[in-house]
Formats: sequence, structure tokens, C-alpha cells
Amino acid sequence: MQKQAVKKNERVEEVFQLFIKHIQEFLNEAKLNHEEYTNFVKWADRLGRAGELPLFADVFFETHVLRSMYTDKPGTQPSLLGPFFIEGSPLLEKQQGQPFVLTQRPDEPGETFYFSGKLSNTEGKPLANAHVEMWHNDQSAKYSGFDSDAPRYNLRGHFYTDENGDFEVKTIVPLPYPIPTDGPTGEFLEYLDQHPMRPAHLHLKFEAEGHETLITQVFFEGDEWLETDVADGVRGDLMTKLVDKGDYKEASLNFVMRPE
Ligand code: MBD
Ligand code: FE
Repeated sequence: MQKQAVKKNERVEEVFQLFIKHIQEFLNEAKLNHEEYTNFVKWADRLGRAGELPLFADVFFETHVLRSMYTDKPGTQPSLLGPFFIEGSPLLEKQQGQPFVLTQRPDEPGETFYFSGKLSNTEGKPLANAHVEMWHNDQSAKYSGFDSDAPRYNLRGHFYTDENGDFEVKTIVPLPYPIPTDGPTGEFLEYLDQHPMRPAHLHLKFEAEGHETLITQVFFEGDEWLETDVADGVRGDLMTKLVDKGDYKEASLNFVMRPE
């Protein structure tokens, strides 16, 4: 087979030149020696071989991408997509007047949790029939399809907002998440003396015609890891309160999308 000719990409060139410029400034300031450089290359090689590059990048870089893109914009603040989203989640069915039920095992361990949301845009218009993806971790604190032994799409699903932009999902309360500590990312955390925890969170992704896709997370007041989230994903707009209803917990949040 013939190798396909790849065209010059001006954006790649522009970004790479900027990157090199800042790498030079960084190296001058950090006074990196050659042994440190070699240690870094070996560590980065281990990171890639362990399949942890997405984890490391999402924990240490993604927050900065989001902050530089969105800090001054109206609408709900985005948060990290993270390394644990998978395409192809089940479409959740719904009986009239009942909440959606996030895909789960018949005996799914955890506290029953009803999460409701309202989706509108920055002009205050409710967004009906918008596509919503939701995923979160289980009572082993792990994500299906990755470190949990649950089925691939457990605690993952998608659904559509109703005619008023509202939705309600029955699931279980997510747990604070320790990122894996047994690989090169964990090794790095030890060098920093940084704990591996993320506060408990829901992941949500909203798509509505004519609007910017909103990828975000929801956090819970009182969680002990909010201030020191290893991935720095917490934003003021994304806090909700878990209300104890005896047999179950409930929480809600409004989400606001930006017209394109
Ligand atoms: C997570 O669960 C997560 O959401 C992010 C952003 C990084 C690591 C683990
Ligand atoms: Fe997560």
C-alpha cells in the first residue's frame, strides 16, 4: 500500500511553534539537567505503555484547556470529559410519569438516588428533546468498561429532555474517585505528595441543535475532596445538595447552554 501524502497543517505548525517557544522559556527557568530530561522520557514512555496517557492528560491538563476556553463565557461552566467516557451507551426507556433508570445490575449496590435537571439556554428558553449522556462510578468507586468488573455500560446511558427541558434519572449516589495509584500516574502523584482523590461526581454531556455541546460534571456540597480535587474539575456552577429522603437521596441542578 502506498503511504498517503499528508498535507501541511498550518494550525499544527502554529501551535507547535508556540509550544517550542514556551518550552524554551520553561527550560531556562526550570534549569532541567540532562539526567532529569532522560528520567522524564523514560517515565513518559512507561505512561504511554501503561495506557495512562489519557488519564494523566485529563487529570493535569484538561482543566487548563477548559479554563482558557470558557472562563468569561455565560452559561453553565464546562468541566472535564475525563478518560472514562465511552461511546455507544444504551438509550434509556421511560414510562410516562416515571424517571429514566440509568443502566444498572438488578442488585446494583449503592444508595438510591434521583437526580433531576432543567436544561435551558442563555436566553432563558427551555431546551426540549436535547440529547443527554450520563455516566458515573459505582460502589467499588470504579467505572464500568475500565477498572470496575461491572458490565461495560453499567451506570451509563443517554436520554432526551422532555418538552419543558426537564429530566429525572434514577441511579445510585456516586462515590469519591481515587485515580489509579499503581502506575506511572500514581508514581508522579507520590513525587508531588498529592492524594489521588476526586470528589464524587456525575458526568453529563448535553447536545442540542444550534447550541455548543456542554460537557460538564455535578458535585455535592460537603464532599471532603472538593477543595483539593486532584483533577481540578470543581466549578461553582456545578454544586448541588444531596437531600436525604430516608429511603433515597435526591438532588437537582439547572444547566444552561450557549447558542452557537
Ligand atoms: C475521573 O473520574 C475523571 O472524571 C477525571 C476528569 C479524571 C480522572 C478520573
Ligand atoms: Fe469521573
